Amino acid sequence: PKTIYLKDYQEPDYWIDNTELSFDLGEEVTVVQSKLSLRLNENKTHGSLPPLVLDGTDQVLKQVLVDGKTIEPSQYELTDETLSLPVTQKAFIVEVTTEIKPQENTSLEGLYKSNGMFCTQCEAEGFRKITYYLDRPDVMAKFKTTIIADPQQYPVMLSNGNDIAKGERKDGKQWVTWEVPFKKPSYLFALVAGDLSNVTDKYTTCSGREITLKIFTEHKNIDKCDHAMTSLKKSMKWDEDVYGREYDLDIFMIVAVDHFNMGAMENKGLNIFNSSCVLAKPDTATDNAYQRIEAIVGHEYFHNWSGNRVTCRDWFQLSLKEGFTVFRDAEFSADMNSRPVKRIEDANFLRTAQFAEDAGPTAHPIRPDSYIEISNFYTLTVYEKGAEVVRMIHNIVGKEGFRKGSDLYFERHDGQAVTTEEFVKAMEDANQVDLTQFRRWYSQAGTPVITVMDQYDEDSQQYQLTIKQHCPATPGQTDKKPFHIPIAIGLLDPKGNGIALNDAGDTTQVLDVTEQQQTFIFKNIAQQPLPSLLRGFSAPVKVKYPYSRDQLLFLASHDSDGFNRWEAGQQLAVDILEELAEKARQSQSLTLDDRLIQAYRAVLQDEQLDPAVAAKMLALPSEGYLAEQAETIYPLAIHQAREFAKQQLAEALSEAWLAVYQRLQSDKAYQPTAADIAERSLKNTCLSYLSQLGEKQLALLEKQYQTATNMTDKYAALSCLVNAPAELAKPVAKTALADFYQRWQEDVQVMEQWLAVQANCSLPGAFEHILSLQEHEAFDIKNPNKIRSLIGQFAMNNAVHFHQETGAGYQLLADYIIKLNIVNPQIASRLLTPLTRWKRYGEPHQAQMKAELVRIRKQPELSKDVYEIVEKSLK
Ligand code: DPP
Ligand code: ZN
Repeated sequence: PKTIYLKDYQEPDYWIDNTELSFDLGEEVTVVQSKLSLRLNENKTHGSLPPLVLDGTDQVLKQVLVDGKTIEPSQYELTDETLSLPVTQKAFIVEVTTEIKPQENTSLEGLYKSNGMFCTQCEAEGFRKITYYLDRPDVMAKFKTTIIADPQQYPVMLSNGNDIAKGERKDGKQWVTWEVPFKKPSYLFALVAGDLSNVTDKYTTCSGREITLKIFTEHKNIDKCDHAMTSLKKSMKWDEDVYGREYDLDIFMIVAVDHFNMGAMENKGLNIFNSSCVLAKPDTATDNAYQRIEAIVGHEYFHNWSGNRVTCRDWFQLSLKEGFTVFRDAEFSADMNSRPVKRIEDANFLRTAQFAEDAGPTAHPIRPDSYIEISNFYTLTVYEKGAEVVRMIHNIVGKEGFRKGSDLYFERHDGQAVTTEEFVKAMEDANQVDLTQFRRWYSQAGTPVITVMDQYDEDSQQYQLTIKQHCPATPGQTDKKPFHIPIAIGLLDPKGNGIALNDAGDTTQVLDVTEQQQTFIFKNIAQQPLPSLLRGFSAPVKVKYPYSRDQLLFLASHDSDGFNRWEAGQQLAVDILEELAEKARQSQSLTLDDRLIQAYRAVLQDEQLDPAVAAKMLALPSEGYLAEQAETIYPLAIHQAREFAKQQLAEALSEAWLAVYQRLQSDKAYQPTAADIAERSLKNTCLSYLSQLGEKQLALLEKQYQTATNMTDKYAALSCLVNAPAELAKPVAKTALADFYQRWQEDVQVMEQWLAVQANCSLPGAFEHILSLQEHEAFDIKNPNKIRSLIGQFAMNNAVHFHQETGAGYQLLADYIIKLNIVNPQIASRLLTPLTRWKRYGEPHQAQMKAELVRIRKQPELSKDVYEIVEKSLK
């Protein structure tokens, strides 16, 4: 397979001004006709007219016309990936007829069928599976699409834009034509045809235009669209208020699809969503799902400006739209819900998963230099770290400066396909700041490590912070230049009060760290202070400072920065758990440091604390996060240590858990408001500790499972039951699982949850049960959500079974990767992630994980997707 380099980017030889498509949808074969108006790209110098090289795969070419004349096979050149045509004029019309078989397309890229409905996924390079085209984001055309189908089976036929005409053919088939008044790249194309219901609403924009909003779904799910509709209207309003961005078409549609590789897709005017990211009602969806839906509806809607109106020049620029849009959706969620909690969740996720990616064999900058398969670059680095880089710019230029910068960016580049450079330049120009050094965040991979040393001099009343930065080598990048890192800090006096750091009395200050080593001096500091570092997680870096456990405990109860208060508690827990894990590895006896119990007790007794924050503070760092911290990972020791700590905390604070749990009982009707979600989350955190207390609290779990009136509480109880260590809990858990299945087997979203809760069970014996679920009718290898729920959850979140010493966990995962390599390469490649980390594990894990990668590499006909990741991992 060929590697594609950013440095080789060239503009296309031809532009497409207009694209007319027609789809005759059939059960056996679908006929696609295209009519493209092409024009020579005069920006480039050409000798003679170059041939037109169109991208295309997986289709049967039936006919080609240029300016109305048939082109014979002897005149064109056809390969597996391209169709080259001779060109004799600077402007010309190409008409191509091809046949495809959507019903056989299991890759879920291009046009395919899901539960009898036709749908598409074109980003990044799926359009070339539909017809021959210049399938690259810098080629933007006006699209007009006609869909022809049997009206009995496909009464609803949708594409991008506005429907402008419809009619019936002599053979009884119906047709409808859709048109987009804006130029757009092929990756934003969408088509849907099926027997669907819809929920309709209206939104009046800031300039008074009335927009029709529609959410389409299978008839049985029509009562699950309200939350997405509410979220959509909130998103539209928020983008007007915060960014001054108004919606531009007369209609905005969302379609829910069960088989989908990603979460959702921002196709112009016709978003297609994974049904798990749009459908919800109180008795089937958890608070997590409600919040995820709000965030993703926002994300895709925000793409209409940051992605569609201004798009990417090439796929190396993916973070231009994704990093920015994740930043936008994070701020939207923070405004709709609890801001500190959103920040805690995002930082936690980044530090657990993206830091691991940045430290592994597939590490890449947010703007990569090369790829083999672009689908492999829809990564946590491009998305999540990309969003952190945008956030740093936001923090450097301030809220108003950022708005000035984004206004300038949208104004300058509306209708264009641009690079990350244009984004940074707009921010610079609007604010007269110099981001030259800051740009290294776009080109250098790896997580910088900040080492902080301090010194206090009583005589001069001066306090010094010396900050060193170092970024470990990543593949292909051994020498890193220093980053521009904004580090927000505060200083606490011995009573725990924030010390004023300037005349205005601010207790937080941002230090602009730009050198390898830098010293900052603070004057008039009366007593030795304690630093609070990287407040609000102001940069995506690791910080090293030798805090004692007592100091962490102090910060956890006094820091005025909510994020850092949580962070101090986490660091205290990490320090304690690391020590326990080391002891566990050496089979020594374990005792829990009382300071962790004290910290938890303080949180449980603090009734003033936001329950959402409290729930976060009472959650132990995940096994994944602890693994990421470790020099060499011993997953079984980490698991044992964490289980031990959980157990000890449950026992030592049993009365407090019960008291808070009981205080939070309520019979309010379910509402997904921030306040209610916070209370349920704290209540169910208490329940999870109570579930550790042997048989004593079993009745409580059972009662919550049986009487819960919403899925959040029911699922929390089910999860606690499934993981409760007591022998007596096992039959109860079994009954609950059977009851749950009985009740919800027809509901796809709930069945995903049902698989996931079992895939996550860490109790002895669970692995055999997980193996048996592969044969269950609720599982389906062709549905990515089911793969993610069972196999993905198992490999990512069930360390004790995935890393079992027999190697059977790795084998199971590799078997799926091999099967999916044929069925759905994108999903196969995603599943590789846990195995790519093999070098960080101790033996026997390391050798066993590597052996599975080698086994995968030996398979005949590896997809580009799998090949690229396996090759990089074994280097
Ligand atoms: N659908 C994916 C997203 O919105 C890719 N654009 O991030
Ligand atoms: Zn996106």
